[in-house]
Amino acid sequence: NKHKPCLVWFTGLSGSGKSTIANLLEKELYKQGIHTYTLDGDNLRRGLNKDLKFTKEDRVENLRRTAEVGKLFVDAGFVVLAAFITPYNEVRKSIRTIVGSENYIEVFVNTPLEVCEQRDVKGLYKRARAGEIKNFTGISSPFEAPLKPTIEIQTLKENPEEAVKRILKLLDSKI
Ligand code: GGZ
Repeated sequence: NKHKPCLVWFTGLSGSGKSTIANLLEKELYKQGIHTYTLDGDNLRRGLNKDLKFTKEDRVENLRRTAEVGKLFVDAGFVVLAAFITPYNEVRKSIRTIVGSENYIEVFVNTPLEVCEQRDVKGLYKRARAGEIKNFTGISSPFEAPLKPTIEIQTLKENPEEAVKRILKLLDSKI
């Protein structure tokens, strides 16, 4: 029941459910005795990347550094889970290149903008609409839908448990 070290990269809008699914996946892998490490905005943007904001340039650099860190953890034998908006196809492509195509799984957490904005768990969409947050993804900054994700999760049609089951199957097939 060993998994090959790899980078599972979750991309999707703010509030789409990336962290929820990543955290549940981490729990399941832990039960299987698999060493994981999770990279997200909370641990990266507060530390290594705290000099970066949300311009295109800064996002690109945020994601480049994160991918490089992810690669180090993959080299160390971990299954790495990364949850970042990752709004640009160009950037997703370079993440794949950094970690190596054979080690990269791209999970598109596809929740419609209207739904994310409706839920607005942290009140960020409201603040973005009011102009209090600049360059907010989906409102005043683009989100390019992934062209060829390894797997797509439509959160309106599938609950986190079902989504995690499908991701686990994919991981199993990669041993
Ligand atoms: C998007 C922003 C912004 C702007 C702050 N645009 O829902 P959250 O709060 O917890 O997750 C979002 C997080 C996005 O950071 P990432 O590192 O994932 O973005 S990227 O991949 O594009 O580099 C959101 C919060 O930061 N946040 N300002 N302007 N999200």
